[in-house]
Amino acid sequence: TREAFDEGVTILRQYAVAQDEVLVRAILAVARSAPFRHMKTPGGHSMSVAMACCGQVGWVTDEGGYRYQSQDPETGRPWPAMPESFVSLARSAAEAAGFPGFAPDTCLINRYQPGARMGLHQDRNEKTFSSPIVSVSLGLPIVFQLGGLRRTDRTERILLEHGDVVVWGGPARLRYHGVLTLKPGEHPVTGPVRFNLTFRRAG
Ligand code: MD3
Ligand code: FE
Repeated sequence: TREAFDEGVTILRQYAVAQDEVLVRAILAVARSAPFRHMKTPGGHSMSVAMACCGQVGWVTDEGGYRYQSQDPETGRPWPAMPESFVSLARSAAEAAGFPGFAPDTCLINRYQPGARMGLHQDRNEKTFSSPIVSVSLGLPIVFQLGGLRRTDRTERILLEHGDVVVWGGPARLRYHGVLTLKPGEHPVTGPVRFNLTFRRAG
């Protein structure tokens, strides 16, 4: 089912459930080439979320700041290619939300273990904000926080569950967002973790 709860935000509940096993296998295959790692923020803190990337570029953070780059700093090699199952899911979800022709050049794979969280932030390391962002939740549920265009705007809480896909475009693209701490649990497809795929056109 499909509900539009705010301009530019389309939540496609359980949209990815039919492909869940294929997607998780693809995540694990990517991570064999580009292992999950806890990157350091520019401020020197280790992130609680472990990350891996695939596609033409990957998002990284270290003492030098946040950026996209074409090599994995851990291996010195290009990032693994985006699996076909990722590309087709991102494209069809974007189209369902009114963004035909979405061609992401990067996918960030976030792995949340119990206790992991992501503070309120904007996604603004991309060259343009004209393309949407497509996010796919797999495994354990988490409470997502959606704010406004200013950090101090009030936030609403949205439960994101296994297979939910959200498309963030147009006026929603620069809204502040984050996720609350993951609670322990066991999911039949992912085990004790939550994965989130974020598809972007970084430029
Ligand atoms: C709203 N990831 O990787 S996905 C991120 O669940 C990130 O791992 C979260 O925020 C996660 O940057 C949230 C949902 C999401 C992604 C991008 C957005 C929501 C967004 C961009 C603009 C507004
Ligand atoms: Fe984000």
